Amino acid sequence: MKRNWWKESVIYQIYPRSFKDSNGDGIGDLRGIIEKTDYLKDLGVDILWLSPIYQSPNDDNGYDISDYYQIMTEFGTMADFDELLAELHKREIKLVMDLVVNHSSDEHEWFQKSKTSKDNPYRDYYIWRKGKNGGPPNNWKSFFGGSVWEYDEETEEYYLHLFTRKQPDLNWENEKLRQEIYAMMRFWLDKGVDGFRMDVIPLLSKRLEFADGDMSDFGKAVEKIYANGPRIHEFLQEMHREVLGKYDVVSIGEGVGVPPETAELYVGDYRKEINMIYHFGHMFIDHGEKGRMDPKNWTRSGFVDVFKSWDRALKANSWGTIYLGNHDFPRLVSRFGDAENYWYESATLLATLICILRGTPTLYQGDEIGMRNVSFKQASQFRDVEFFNTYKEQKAIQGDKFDENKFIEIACEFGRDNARTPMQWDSSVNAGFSKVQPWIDVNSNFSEINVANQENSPVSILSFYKKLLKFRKEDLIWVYGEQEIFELIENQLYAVARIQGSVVKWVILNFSNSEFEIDLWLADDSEIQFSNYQSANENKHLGPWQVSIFAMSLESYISLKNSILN
Ligand code: ISL
Ligand code: CA
Repeated sequence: MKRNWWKESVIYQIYPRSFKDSNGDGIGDLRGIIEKTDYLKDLGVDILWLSPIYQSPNDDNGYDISDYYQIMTEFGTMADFDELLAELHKREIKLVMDLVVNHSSDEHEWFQKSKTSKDNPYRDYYIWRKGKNGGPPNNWKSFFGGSVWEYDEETEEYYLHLFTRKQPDLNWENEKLRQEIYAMMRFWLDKGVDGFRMDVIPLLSKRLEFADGDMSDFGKAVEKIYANGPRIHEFLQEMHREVLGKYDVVSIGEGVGVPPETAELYVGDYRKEINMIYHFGHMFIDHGEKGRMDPKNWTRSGFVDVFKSWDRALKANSWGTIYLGNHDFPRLVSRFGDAENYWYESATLLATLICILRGTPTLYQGDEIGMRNVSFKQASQFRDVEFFNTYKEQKAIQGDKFDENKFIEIACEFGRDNARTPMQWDSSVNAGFSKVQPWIDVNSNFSEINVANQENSPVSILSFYKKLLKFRKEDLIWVYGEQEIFELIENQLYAVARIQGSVVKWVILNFSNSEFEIDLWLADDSEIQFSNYQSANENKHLGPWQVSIFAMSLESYISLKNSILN
């Protein structure tokens, strides 16, 4: 396997609006991040991914960009940006920008011009169609509820928006538009930025017939109708030729709608498209046919199977990512762990899982202190456009039967705002995030869960993350080692082997509240190396949510494997 810095790195995602407010307006900003660069260094991360910081009216918190060349006023200035980049580089941390080019804001100059008339030169920067039978061109539904088509009275046509109506989709068929995007990418790369995380990149190429589609299962519709369009690989290869291939940078696609079977088309290194994608199998595992507000049951086996199938899919020539949360999903410990009963143990087990599986790990801000989901009581506490659109839609559909409290309860478990409450720095007012009331309420648990509390404690989630990242860095086996995953006890106990030459690392993970004797799954020469329990020297036993890592010889591993498989 070819060595690359981006395979050996750990990524940390910052949602700038919620990280640190430096100037007392309740909104996180770039100078706030600058204040915390030592914190990031100390944590041990190598790459910082910033959610969008470009000029934006914030209909979708920066994922609706009105000027790709300006910093969002609330976040600071270009001088602040340059300083942040320099401070990060001084500390050998790389910076990855969010690249949102499936759509722009409707307030972008291009769209403002595009909508003035059918023959404006910018008309073709977006996707305009005539209506059908007095309604929109087809039955496609937006990610955030309602039709993807918005009618424009002026020119009597509809424009396409897969997300909100303030996020019109750009027309990638238009060569001029593509060149504008490439020039913009070069602008940031020439400043010294180290790569891009590419928002909904599989959606760029549209199925231009705009035929009606089966909308009954949204996840399927995304894969078959919105993503993986006919020209997507041509566009990405062009982008690589024109931009990415000329720099030593990393490209990480948000791989929404990409199944493991065809992932290699995006990330195979011989394809010259992008380096890796964030895949979604596990992130949609609890979403029903109507999406996140339509929850469904999931099993631990199903969860582990996602990682197995992706590992199988990404063979010798491809590379993957490992993450369990971001700004669009609930807090990982609340979702995949047991935050009520085994908060510390399950948060640290999940952290370990992220760092020992094959693929570049991405951590999300606040998970390193075990931040948990919110318990908002009122609709007015939410901020996410997806929450409000779905709220309105459900209210309209259900009428008198709409149960607002139930809806809020579901949103506190599944909604995007869970990940967007302010970072909890200390137990002072507003969790030390801001001197004033923040743009979104601080999680009410901030006086217990915060950085200051954990920083100086040897047994804290934060101290564990630091130890874990060091441990990972000590051995390239975690990067380049072969990988095999075993289910030892259905839905509860799993093992991951990483193999390099004659060395094997054997990770046993207990995803349950039960205790297990594990002699059966150890060899005589198994030596404990790492655990999230203090007393792990008593190593033939796993407590609830315990993970232990052993080293053993290849020989021992082979016979152990045979006994497990028989
Ligand atoms: O969270 C989702 C909807 O329930 C996901 O499907 C999400 O919309 C999808 O992963 C795309 O996300 C990205 O693009 C969106 C933006 O709102 C998200 O924050 C971003 O991560 C549109 O730009
Ligand atoms: Ca601010």
